[in-house]
Amino acid sequence: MTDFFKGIPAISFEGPDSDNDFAFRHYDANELVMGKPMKDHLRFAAAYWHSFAWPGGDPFGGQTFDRPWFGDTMALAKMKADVAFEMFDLLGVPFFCFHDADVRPEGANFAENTRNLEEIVDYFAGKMETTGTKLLWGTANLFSHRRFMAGAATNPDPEVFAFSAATIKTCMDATHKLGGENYVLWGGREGYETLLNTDMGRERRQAGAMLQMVVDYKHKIGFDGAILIEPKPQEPTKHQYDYDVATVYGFLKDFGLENEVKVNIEQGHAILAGHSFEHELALARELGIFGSIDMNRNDYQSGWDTDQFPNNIPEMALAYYEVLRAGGFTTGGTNFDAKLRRQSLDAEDLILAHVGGMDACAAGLKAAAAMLEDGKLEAARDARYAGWAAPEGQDLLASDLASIEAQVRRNDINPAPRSGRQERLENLVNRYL
Ligand code: XUL
Ligand code: CO
Repeated sequence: MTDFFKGIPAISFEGPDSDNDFAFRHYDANELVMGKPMKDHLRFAAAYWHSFAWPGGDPFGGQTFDRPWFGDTMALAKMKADVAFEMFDLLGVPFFCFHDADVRPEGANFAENTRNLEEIVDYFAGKMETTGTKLLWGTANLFSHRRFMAGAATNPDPEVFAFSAATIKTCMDATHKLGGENYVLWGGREGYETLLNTDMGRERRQAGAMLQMVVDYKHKIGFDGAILIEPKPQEPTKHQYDYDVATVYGFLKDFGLENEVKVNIEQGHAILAGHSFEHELALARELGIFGSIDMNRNDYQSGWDTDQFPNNIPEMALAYYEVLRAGGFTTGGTNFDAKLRRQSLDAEDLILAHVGGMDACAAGLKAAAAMLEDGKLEAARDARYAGWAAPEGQDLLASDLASIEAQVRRNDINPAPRSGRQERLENLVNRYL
């Protein structure tokens, strides 16, 4: 036991009337929602990087957090793991996620990085065994170290491609060993700053070749989790090749990997791409590539990826509505890819940020389930498309332009516009919140 969270109680459900800050008001892990315990719907995960590795810097200033485990030694990495697993327990989050660089000291070379990672993986395995915490996904940080400044798979230097491929292999091995349910690839610097120095076609082919190797290795080692790409339009690089769900789907089709790879959709990334979270979720569902979510919130004024803890229940209800319409998570879950504000210095800030986020997700999920169970939204949607269910509608799609022209003339088809009833539906949604 460390004393980092000293005095902070384990969080339990006390219901909406509780005035205890350290309690859930909506998240009751075993409460059944549409016949399934809430914990199995939401599958919460805590993100190692924001909560335990990020020092609190911004573009104008450095470290604000003063954590006893900061430093690049194995002993400190183990202290960090002790604290992390204590937090998972206090909150009752069933899963966690990590990058290699979050959990191990940076080595002098690839071999040392790998040794450090393997030692921590063994340490994690012991902790996962005793606490029951599971790994939602692992990933490789191929964007922080300066060697990756011009990309990893898409780097102009083949040696960086090789270093990246080798690192991904070790991170897939680590994820597999820890029973991870997914492996994530976020293309941190897989994009470009200026076309003046960039061969876009070559870089895309390199990324395609790397992804094929990842899929091949997954099958070779018998990893039965999902491979997930996490779309993001910009930041850190200006033009990223994995801009949004539609772009990633085009990329997967291009390289014949659309049945092998799914997406991990992040709220803030959807907003940066000019979409809503629910748009990205719905599109992934329709394309058959919905995998998992990174839950957070961006500041709508700043235009940056601010990775705040989520608190907007109406937005979350619409997001979980799309998750439920996708049939819910299978290997995926709700990962809090969210960090404290840099003035939130205290251990209790870290706990309360997660408590609020988990509660907001639970409230959103419950509202989404009620909307789906009542069926009014779906009935309205079905009514809007009712013409397509009729045989004339069905036949149209298999017809041709000349036959359709004849049909329009013959039947004097003269469509009458109908209301989309948007405000009525918005009012309906608000009744569930
Ligand atoms: C960056 C981001 C990453 C990925 C994992 O914006 O979201 O933390 O989730 O590399
Ligand atoms: Co993310």
